[in-house]
Amino acid sequence: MIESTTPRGSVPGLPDPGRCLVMGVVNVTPDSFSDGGAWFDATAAIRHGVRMAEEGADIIDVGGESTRPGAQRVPLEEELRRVKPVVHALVAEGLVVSVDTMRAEVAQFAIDAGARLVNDVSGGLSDPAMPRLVARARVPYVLMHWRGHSHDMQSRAVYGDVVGEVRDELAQRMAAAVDEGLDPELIVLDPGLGFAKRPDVPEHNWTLLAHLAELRSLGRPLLIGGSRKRFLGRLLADAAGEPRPFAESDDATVAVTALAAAAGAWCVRVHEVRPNADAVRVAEAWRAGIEGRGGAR
Ligand code: PMM
Repeated sequence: MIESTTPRGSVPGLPDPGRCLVMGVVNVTPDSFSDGGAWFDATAAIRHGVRMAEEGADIIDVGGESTRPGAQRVPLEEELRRVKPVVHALVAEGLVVSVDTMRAEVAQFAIDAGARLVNDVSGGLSDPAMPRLVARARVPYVLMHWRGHSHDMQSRAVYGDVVGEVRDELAQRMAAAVDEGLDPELIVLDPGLGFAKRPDVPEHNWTLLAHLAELRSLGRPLLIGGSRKRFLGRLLADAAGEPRPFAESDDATVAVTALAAAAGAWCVRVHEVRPNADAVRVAEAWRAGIEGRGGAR
């Protein structure tokens, strides 16, 4: 685990309120992993984004393609059709908008429309044009650990040492992005919980969460996306072993947020903003309590 006083880092051009950031998720999709369909309508998605900002979200992450395990790809035109009105409206509301996309064309649209962060779950592997695009635009870039598209990603969840391999693969992707001209200061790293990570045996997600320090040793801020993921549903399975439904794992998500923020995560990506924003404040008070003793910095 990261020492509780590990600096979380900051990213030029993004909020720096002196605590872990809260990123609220708006999935403009009919079939997302955890909130499939709820915000597919643009008007509902926009209202949801605004409400999350009112509840304390620092960044609103807008995505038009589901990445749930087994999902098939959405055509480019459809992804653009989904995200365009939502990105435009949330930027017009003055919010800090992030676009969750693996496509350079969608990222380009969003940057031109005023988005301040590109969240690429493929870490530049899905669309090789992505790193150069964000480098030229000089926008912050979330580079997530990824081993392949959703339809077969779980078959790639094979590791000897999950922490070491995720760290090394993130380092390789970061070097590749920097080779394309991206300023390393603009890179945020993400272990990609649930993406080519097993929720059963061997369990990969908890191992990564418990070793954030090793990922933080790459020198970049960390974003953690554990909200409503399968590994939480499994943890909370009933006596018959039936996993808890996604939307009923929000309390467990809040616990992960508190632990990750206390451990020095830079940002948590969540579906329910208010309780997670509270958890971040608890974690920050805890960190301040440690420092208050005059100990480590
Ligand atoms: N997870 C999902 C989508 N986008 N982006 C980042 N950076 N990290 C994640 O863990 C992540 C992501 C899938 O979850 P959802 O379908 O509930 O949005």
